Amino acid sequence: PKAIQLSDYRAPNYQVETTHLRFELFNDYTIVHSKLELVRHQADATSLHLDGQELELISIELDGQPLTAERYVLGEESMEIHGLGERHTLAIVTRIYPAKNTALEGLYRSGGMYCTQCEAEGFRRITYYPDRPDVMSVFTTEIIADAEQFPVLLSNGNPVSETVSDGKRHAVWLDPHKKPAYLFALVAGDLKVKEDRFTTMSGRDVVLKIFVEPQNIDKTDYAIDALQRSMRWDEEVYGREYDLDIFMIVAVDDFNMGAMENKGLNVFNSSCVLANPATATDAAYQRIESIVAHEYFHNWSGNRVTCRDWFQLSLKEGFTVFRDAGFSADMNSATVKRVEDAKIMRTVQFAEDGGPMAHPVQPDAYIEISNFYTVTIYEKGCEVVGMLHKILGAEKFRKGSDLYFARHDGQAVTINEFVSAMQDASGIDLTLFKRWYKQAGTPIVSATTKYDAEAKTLSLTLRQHTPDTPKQTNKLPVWIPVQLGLLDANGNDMAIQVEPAAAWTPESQVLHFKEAEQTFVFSGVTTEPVVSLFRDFSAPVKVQFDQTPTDLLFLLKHDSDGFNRWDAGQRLMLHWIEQAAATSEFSLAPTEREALASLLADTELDAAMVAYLLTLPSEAYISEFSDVVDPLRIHTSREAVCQAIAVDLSAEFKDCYLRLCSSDEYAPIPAQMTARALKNLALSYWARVTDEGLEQAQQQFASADNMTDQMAALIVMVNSGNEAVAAPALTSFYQQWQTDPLVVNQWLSAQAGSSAMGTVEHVKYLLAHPAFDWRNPNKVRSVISIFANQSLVNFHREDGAGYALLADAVIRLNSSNPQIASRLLTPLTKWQRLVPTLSQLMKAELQRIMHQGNLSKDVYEVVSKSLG
Ligand code: HT7
Ligand code: ZN
Repeated sequence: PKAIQLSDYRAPNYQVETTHLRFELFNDYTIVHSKLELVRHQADATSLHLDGQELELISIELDGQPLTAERYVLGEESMEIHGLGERHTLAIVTRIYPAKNTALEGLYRSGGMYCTQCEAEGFRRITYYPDRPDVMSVFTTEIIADAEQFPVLLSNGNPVSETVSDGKRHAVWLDPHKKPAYLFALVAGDLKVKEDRFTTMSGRDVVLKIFVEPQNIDKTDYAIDALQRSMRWDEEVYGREYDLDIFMIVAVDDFNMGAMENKGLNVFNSSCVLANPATATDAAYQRIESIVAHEYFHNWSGNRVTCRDWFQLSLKEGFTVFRDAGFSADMNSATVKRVEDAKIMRTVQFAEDGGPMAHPVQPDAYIEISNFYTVTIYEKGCEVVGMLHKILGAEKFRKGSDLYFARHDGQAVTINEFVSAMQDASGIDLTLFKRWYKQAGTPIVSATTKYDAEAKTLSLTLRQHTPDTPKQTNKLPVWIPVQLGLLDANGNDMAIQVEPAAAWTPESQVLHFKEAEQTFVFSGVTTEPVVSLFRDFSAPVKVQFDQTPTDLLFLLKHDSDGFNRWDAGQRLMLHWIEQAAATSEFSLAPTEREALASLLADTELDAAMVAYLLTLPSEAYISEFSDVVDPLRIHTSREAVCQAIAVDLSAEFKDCYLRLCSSDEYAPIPAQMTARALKNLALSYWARVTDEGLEQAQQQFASADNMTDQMAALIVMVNSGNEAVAAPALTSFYQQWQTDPLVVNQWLSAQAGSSAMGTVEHVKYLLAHPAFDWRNPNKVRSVISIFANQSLVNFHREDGAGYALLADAVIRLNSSNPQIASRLLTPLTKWQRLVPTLSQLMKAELQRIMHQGNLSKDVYEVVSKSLG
């Protein structure tokens, strides 16, 4: 397969002014009639390129006449029409087979319903079309289907009409806003609807509807509430108002990703929208809140202003993730949200940046665009927008956002246009900043300080370097906003005066670090301070700054920046884990024990924050610090520290647990969710080292009235490694929930992700279980991805059986669902950094995949890049 290059971008020859679609849904197939009004867009252009995949062409007419064979050329995935003039009407009829569509791109069947997924290039599986985001059209959609089987027929925009005759239902929808084909959607099914309303800031009434399969109608309240809050927030914080009479969400069981922002008709993976207290955990509620917001926010950042081409994907995704992060921070705790986002960056994104699939936020080449829906495009893209926010400040950033939407409404644009709007609105030259979009890799910043007691100055020298990544060497320095503070002996922030003064923004306490090496001199520093660097995770960089355990403990206790309190704790814990690895034993020093105990007793702090402060760095994060990764050693040393903390503080964990047990009725509200997070963390430590704690877990499991507590207790029992406790709980849980697929998925994950239970043999047992289904991406993720990403000691088993299991799954899914196959592969791409024996075994599995015939583009791209 050939790579597509950004440098080859050419504007389209023709625009499609209007697109008229008529779908006739039959049991075995669907007939799609399309009528396009074409207008020449490039002077002198006479040919039109259409994309098409897995289509049966039935007829083609130009301006009402059948198009003769010499006027068009059909390729394997395309159609070229020649001899065209200024304006034409093109009518094409195709036949497609949604029931056979296992790739879940284009129009497919999920259970008894029809739905679509057109981003990025799924529309070409529906009809021949210029399937590229810079072709924007006004769509009218007619759907004709059996009236009884399909009482609900939906598409984008506003409803125009619905009639029934001769047993057929006929619905017409019109979307007045121009959009690219990737935002097209159609849904047909026997669905129930939850309805509500929203009045926009200008007083327009919008109908809100969530469509679900009948058994799920009691799981829609929270999504509606999250949607209303998102709509209000986008008006208040970004000045963005909704623009149709109706906004719809549909829940679908078989879906490759989380959700899709189709204009006026968002389609959601049911796991990202359905919740009630008995079946959904607090984590699920929070995921729903953030994904509902994310998809809704796309209405402006993505739909009204879209991407010119797929190299600009982060234009909509990075900005929209930044917007949903702001929403979640405002709805819950900003510090907790920052910690969660930094954890993902530092484990998953830094690993991507350091591996064979590393790419810039604006990539310059790809083989399969589906492989580029990555943490780099989404989360690093969000961090880059976040740095712009830090550099401009909230007010100028908002002006930049307003200018961007005003300038480009109805257009398909590039990342450059976004940065230009920010630059023009703020008057700040952002030329240097743009390097963040073009350079792959995580910059490494090293910091050294020198205190001069006589001159009362502190010099801070920063050096930056971005390592080479595939096909990118000799990287240039980037503009790094370093938010910082200096703590005096009492732990208070000192006032800051720094030279060069121009490098400092006092309002945001940000130092602008732009060269390979720079020294900044702080004056009036009367006593040697403890330095708090990169507060609020102000830049997505790796920091090398040697601070003693004493300083880290001091920051953990006193830093006014919540994020850096947590970070100091993580760095301290990393010291402990290193110590445990070096000496095979570990115990807490009295001051350390004291610090943890006082955190546990601190009722002023956000309880979720305390839970994070007391959670050890993950095995994935620890491995980021080793040049050669030995998963077993990492697991054993982390476990030793975890055990020591549990033993030393078991009484405190018990007290904390009992203090937080509450008889209030469950509600997914921040005050309760944070308390449950800490309570269940305390239970996990307590149950690890005492029979009393484990019995408490059994009791919580049996009496819980909500899934958060039931699942937390189940996981404690599973992780105890005590078969006599875990097995009966797993059986009774399955009996209780076997008819609810989303809960069963949690049951599968609890086992597959456990170091104690997620052995290769047990995962094979789960794959053969009646609850498992290879065609359903949620099931595949719940077992295989969770196993390979969480049960690391078992995945990295010394005989390579974990790798073989994953490779077998990839081979199996390669032809039925290439997107899922390719996403599963990620853990196998990390072979180069493993200890030699494991490295060879993993590489051999990649080679085995490579030698299969008929690899999809998706799998081929990842495997070939991984093998180098
Ligand atoms: N913009 C959406 C991306 C998406 C997607 C991409 C490829 C294959 C399937 C997909 N489903 C959804 C989701 C989002 O970022 O909001
Ligand atoms: Zn998105």
